[in-house]
Amino acid sequence: MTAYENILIETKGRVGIIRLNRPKALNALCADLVRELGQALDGFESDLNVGCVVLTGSDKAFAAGADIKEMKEKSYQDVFLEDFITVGWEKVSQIRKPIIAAVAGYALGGGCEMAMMCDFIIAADNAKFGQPEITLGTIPGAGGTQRLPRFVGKSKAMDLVLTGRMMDAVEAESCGLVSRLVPLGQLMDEAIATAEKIAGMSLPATMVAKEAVNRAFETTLAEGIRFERRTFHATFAFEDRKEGMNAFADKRKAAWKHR
Ligand code: DAK
Repeated sequence: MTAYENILIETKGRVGIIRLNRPKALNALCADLVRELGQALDGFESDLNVGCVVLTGSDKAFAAGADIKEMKEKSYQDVFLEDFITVGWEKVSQIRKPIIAAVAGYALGGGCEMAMMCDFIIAADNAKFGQPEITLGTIPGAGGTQRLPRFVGKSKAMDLVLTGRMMDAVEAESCGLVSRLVPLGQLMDEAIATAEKIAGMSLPATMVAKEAVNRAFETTLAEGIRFERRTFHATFAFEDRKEGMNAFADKRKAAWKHR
């Protein structure tokens, strides 16, 4: 298995777990960490024994944002020419398998954006979300101005982006950023149990379900419905679709082949 310096990876059954692990910097997302994250996601994406991924950090920080110390001396030419920390980042939103963010502590700036790139967020009661880039004289750079309004609406997104304030876990759940809120001590149990449930479904079915929901954010309602209809019809090509319906009729548990 690849040795990583800034992340820890493990698998539990069909669940792949990635833990951001730069505790001294509150998991600030330096280039090496983001590169390793991209590699780990590629590994889980191509592993047929993994059906769902959990991305998490520590009890204190999911991630306190991109690494400000690494960024601060960069020029426009630097960030443009090297396409600054883009490749590993995009992998989080491009992975085709389901991915859950399990967030405790700070999820700020790029940390909040990374959590939003996942399919949904389960938060511990100590989680704090925010887009503080404005306090650094810049703006969110990994989707904060685009994904946050889609989760929480314009008014709250503007409030967060323009003031840079943090939002606690209760506020984050009540405005729809977070799907479930649990006590800190139960975060990983809840996230892994949820991932196991998803990974226990037919893999191609979960992958097309994810693709169809994500289409809702990219198109009109009529086109989205058309996409859903075609994709629903396409599931009739899956061996697992036949098995799932036969298992229901036979009153037995489906035996997925993930095909
Ligand atoms: N970068 C670098 N180091 C950080 C850091 C960060 N974002 N956040 C914390 N640290 C470091 C601190 O410097 C400190 O290091 P030492 O001084 O011990 O060496 C250590 O972590 C512990 O932090 P504190 O001493 O500050 O701990 P506190 O508990 O007092 O405060 C805090 C916690 C989270 C409130 C505070 O650390 C803080 O405000 N951190 C900065 C939060 C922030 O502004 N984040 C937004 C960064 S900008 C893009 C992708 C992503 C992005 C942009 C583009 N592309 C794909 C193009 C994202 C940009 C950002 O995220």
